[in-house]
Amino acid sequence: MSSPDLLAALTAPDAVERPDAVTIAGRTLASPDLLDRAGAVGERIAGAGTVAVHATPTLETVIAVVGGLLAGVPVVTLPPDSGPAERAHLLRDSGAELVLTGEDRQTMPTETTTPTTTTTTDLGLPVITVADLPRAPSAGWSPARSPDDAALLIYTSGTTGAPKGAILGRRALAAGLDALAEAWQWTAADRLVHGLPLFHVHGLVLGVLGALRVGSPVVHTGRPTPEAYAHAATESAGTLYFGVPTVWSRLVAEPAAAQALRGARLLVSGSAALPIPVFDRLESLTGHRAVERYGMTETMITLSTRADGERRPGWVGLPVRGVSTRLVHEGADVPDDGTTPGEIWVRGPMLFSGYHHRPEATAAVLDAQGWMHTGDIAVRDAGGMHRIVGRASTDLISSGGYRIGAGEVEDALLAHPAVREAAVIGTPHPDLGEAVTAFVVADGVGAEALSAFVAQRLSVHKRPRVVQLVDALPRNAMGKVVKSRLTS
Ligand code: MCA
Ligand code: AMP
Repeated sequence: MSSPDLLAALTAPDAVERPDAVTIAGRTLASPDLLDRAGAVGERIAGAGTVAVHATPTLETVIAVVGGLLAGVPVVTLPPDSGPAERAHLLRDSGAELVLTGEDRQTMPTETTTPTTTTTTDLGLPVITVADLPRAPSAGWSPARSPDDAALLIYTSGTTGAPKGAILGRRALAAGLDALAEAWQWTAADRLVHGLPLFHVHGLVLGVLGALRVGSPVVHTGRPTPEAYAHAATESAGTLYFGVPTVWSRLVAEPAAAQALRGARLLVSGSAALPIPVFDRLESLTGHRAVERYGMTETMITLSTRADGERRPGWVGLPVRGVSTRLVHEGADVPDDGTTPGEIWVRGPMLFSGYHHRPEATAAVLDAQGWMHTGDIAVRDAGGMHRIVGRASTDLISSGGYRIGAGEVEDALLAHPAVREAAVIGTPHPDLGEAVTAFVVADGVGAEALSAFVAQRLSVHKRPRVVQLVDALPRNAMGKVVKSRLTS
C-alpha cells in the first residue's frame, strides 16, 4: 500500500469489499456499510474546522472517525471516561465545533437528551448521535480532502500543565502505517485482534486505521482481557494481536487463555516496556516471541523488531522504513556500543505536525532539522538495535500503557479544597509498570477520597492508585520539591 490517501483501501473504486471489516464487542460492519455510514457523517460535518468524537469502544466511534477523515475534518478524540475538567480542556483547546457520539446516551454524562438529532453539551456544543444519522450520504455528495490535511488531534500529557493536542496529518499516518505493515508483514490475509482504547494512537490509529488501510479485518474485544483475547482466537481465528505490556502480563497469568493464541501469526507489544519475564512466559505458553515496538503520540511507531528479524527480549528493534534515529548526550551522538545511553531523537515521514496552537511547545521538542527529541533514553548496538533504558524526566509516568503527566495530576489534587501540597511520581507496579503515586499534605481528607476526586476530574486511569498523606514534602534549599526523596 503506497497511496498517500490514508483511506485508499476503503474508498478506491477497486477496493476489495470486506463483509467483516470491523467487529467491536460482537457487532460487525462490512466495508461498504462503513463507507456509507461514515459518508453520512462526513456530509453532516463537512466544513467544520474540528469535530470531537466521544471515543467509546463502539462501531459508532469508527464510523465517526472515518467520517471525519472522509470529509477532511480533523477529529479530536475524547476519552469516554474523562471528567468535566479534562473534557472541557479538550473541547476548548481543540476548538471543536461539535461532538459526535455513539448510540449509547448513557456514556454522555453531560448531554441533555432530547428526541432530536442535535442536543447540547456543557460547553454548548451541538452533539450529533451517529446512530441517528442517515445510513448513507446523499447521492451527489463528494468528499473534499487532501493528503496534506490534518487527520487527528490527539491529546497527550506533558511533564507540566494540561495535555497538548498533537496534530497528526493524513500523509504522516499513511506513511507510519505502511512502515508497520512492512515490518510486521501485515496483509489483508491477517485478522487483527485487540481491545485497546479508541482515543489513542495504539488502539485507534494502529488498531483501526491500520487495519482499514491494510484491508485486514479487525476484531475489537471491548476490553483487553485474557478471556476476550482467547475467545477471539477461538471464535475469530485472529492472526495478529496488539497489547500493552499489562495486557500481556495479565494474559500469561492465565495459561489456558494464553495457549489459545498459539495459532496466531504475530503478537505485538508496545506503549511501555515489556518485562523480560513476560516475554519469556509468553513464548513458553504461545510459542511466540513477541514483536516489541516503540513510539509516541507525536511520532507514531518509529522502532520495531520485525516479523522476519531478531526479536530480542528487552529491546525495541530497528528503525522502521523512513525513520532515522540519533542517540544524543550533551549535544553529541553516543557510540553504538549497546551500553552508552543517549536521548532518542527520531526523524521520519510519520512525525506529527506540531502541538495545536503551541508553537513554543512544538519548538521545544521538534528542531529545525526535523528531529523529534523524545525525552526517552536508549542504548543502540552496532546492528542498530535499540533498548529503552529510561526517561529524561521523572514527571512522565507510564502506567498500564498510558503516559500520564505528574503535573496534571498534581494540579487536579490541588483543586481539592483540603489539599495544601501535592507531588506525584511513578512507582514500580507489577501489573501496570508504574503506579501513579501521590504524596499529599492535606487536612481532613482520606486517600480514597482524593483518588476518587482525581478520577472525577480527569480520565479515570490518571487517578493516583497510591496516596500517601504526609506532614511535609521534601524540599531543597530553593524550596523546590525533591522527588527523588519521595518513597512510598
Ligand atoms: C476504578 N474505576 C473507577 C475508579 N476506579 N471509576 C471511577 N472512579 C474511580 N475512582 C473503574 C474504571 O472506570 C473501569 O471501569 C474499571 O474501574 C477499571 O479501571 P482501571 O483500574 O483504570 O483499569 P485497568 O484494568 O487497570 O486497566 C488496565 C488496562 C488499561 C486495560 C491495560 O490500562 C488500558 O486499556 N491501557 C491501554 C493504554 C493504551 O492504549 N495506551 C496507548 C497510548 P469499567 O470497567 O467500567 O471501564 S500510547 C500510544 O498510542 C503510542 C503511540 C504507542 O506506543 O502505542
Ligand atoms: P504516548 O505518547 O502516550 O503514546 O507515550 C509514549 C511513551 O511511551 C514514549 O515516550 C515511551 O516513554 C513509552 N513507550 C512506548 N513504547 C515503549 C516501549 N516499547 N518500551 C518502553 N517505553 C515505551
